[in-house]
Amino acid sequence: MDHRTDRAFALKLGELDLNRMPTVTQHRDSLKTTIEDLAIFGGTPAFETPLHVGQPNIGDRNKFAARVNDILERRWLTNGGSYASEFEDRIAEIAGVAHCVVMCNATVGLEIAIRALGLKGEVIVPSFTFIATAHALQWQEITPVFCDIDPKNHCLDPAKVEELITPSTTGIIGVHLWGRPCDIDRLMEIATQRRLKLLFDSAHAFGCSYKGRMIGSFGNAEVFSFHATKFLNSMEGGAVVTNDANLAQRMRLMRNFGFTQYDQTDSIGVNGKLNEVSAAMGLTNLESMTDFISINRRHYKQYRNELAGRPGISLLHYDERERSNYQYVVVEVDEEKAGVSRDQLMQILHAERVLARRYFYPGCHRMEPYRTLYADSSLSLPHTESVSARVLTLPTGEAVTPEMISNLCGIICMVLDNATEVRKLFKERLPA
Ligand code: T4K
Repeated sequence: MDHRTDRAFALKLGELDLNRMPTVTQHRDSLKTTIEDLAIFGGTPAFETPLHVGQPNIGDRNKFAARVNDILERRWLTNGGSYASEFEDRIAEIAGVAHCVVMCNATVGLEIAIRALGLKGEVIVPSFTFIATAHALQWQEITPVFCDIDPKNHCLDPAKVEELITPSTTGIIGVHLWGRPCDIDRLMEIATQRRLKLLFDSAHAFGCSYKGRMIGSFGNAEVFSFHATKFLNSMEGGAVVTNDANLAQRMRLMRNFGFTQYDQTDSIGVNGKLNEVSAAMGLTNLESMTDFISINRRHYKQYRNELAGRPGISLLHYDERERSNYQYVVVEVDEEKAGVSRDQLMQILHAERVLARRYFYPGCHRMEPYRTLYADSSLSLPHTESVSARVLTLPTGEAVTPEMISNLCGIICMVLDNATEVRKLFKERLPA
């Protein structure tokens, strides 16, 4: 049964025990012992089907199916449904924040939060983030001013933020990249002193903490993503959380075209609503949230053990004193020490059908329209340039097994042990 038939089959709700569906990716037991075994040089790929970064975690299928049946039974599919409102309550509770406004995705959540906060002119953002952070500003004709990161935590460098503030600056958007928090204290100080709005793109950081307090109640507002690829998904979905009741109310109106009652809008709005099936998925997955995190944590530790001590490869560290969702397994490849480049390693893994990703290469400033609009920005972003050229994100989550990780790490270690030979073969057989 192929991938698509498998999914279609799963959606025939009620006809089978949905918890017993096979996982999509299958593992073939083909360990590599020499570089000639590598698929890139003619060997058989280690995996029969692609091993993706971002395969969704899926909670109890029967509970999800029951919720979907209930939605169909009640014929209430979207627009202020009870599952969406229950999802909001649960998110606010977990994030320790007063108000949660669920959205159809985090990009629209960012756009609405930016608008409701009254941002305009220039807003300082990292370039080392998913393109949606920058697009949410540019879409509203606000200039994203790209700021460099601190190479230690891959988040905004507060000292550089200060240097970029001008009379046109109205706000700062910090991104808790990989779920690891920004230097929130320092950014809050700067925002308060300079009277700027502070928004956090917390797309990666649901379930994470900063100095023991859950991410969600910092700054003026924070935005979570529940996209399919996030450790906690509602298929598509997002949420803006805040302790500011007025801001929450403005965002609720904006989410529903600005309607204040039937036949009346008092301000502009858009359609940012989360539908009931997505909310049901989110609620169902929330019931398995601790399981998802422990699976991710176990995988992360296995990667850490299996790659330990390998020169040139360092695994991104999560602070064990904080709560983390461990949803990204990120390695930094130092070409000089490893003997192979990040891109060569990625090509090798892709040939094995391990679809490792170069998140967030090459940085927003090198993607259009920003590359053309702000052509000089690379000069002031040296850490963004070098970090984005080194990172590689590896598969994790419920769809990945310890055997797959062993196999994958075995390939990486074998490549590193034979780096000189591998480089030579690249030159001979795969000239650039
Ligand atoms: N801010 C930040 C910092 C973000 O990282 C993101 C999104 C946002 C804001 C905006 O949030 P949303 O508006 O999306 O809620 C993905 C996701 O689409 C995106 O949500 C995410 N960040 C970003 C880091 O990654 P792509 O282009 O890599 O996604 P895609 O669809 O290629 O998925 C990656 C892999 O996952 C696929 O190769 C296969 C696998 N996959 C994907 C889906 C959708 C599955 O196995 N099943 C699936 O259903 O951007």
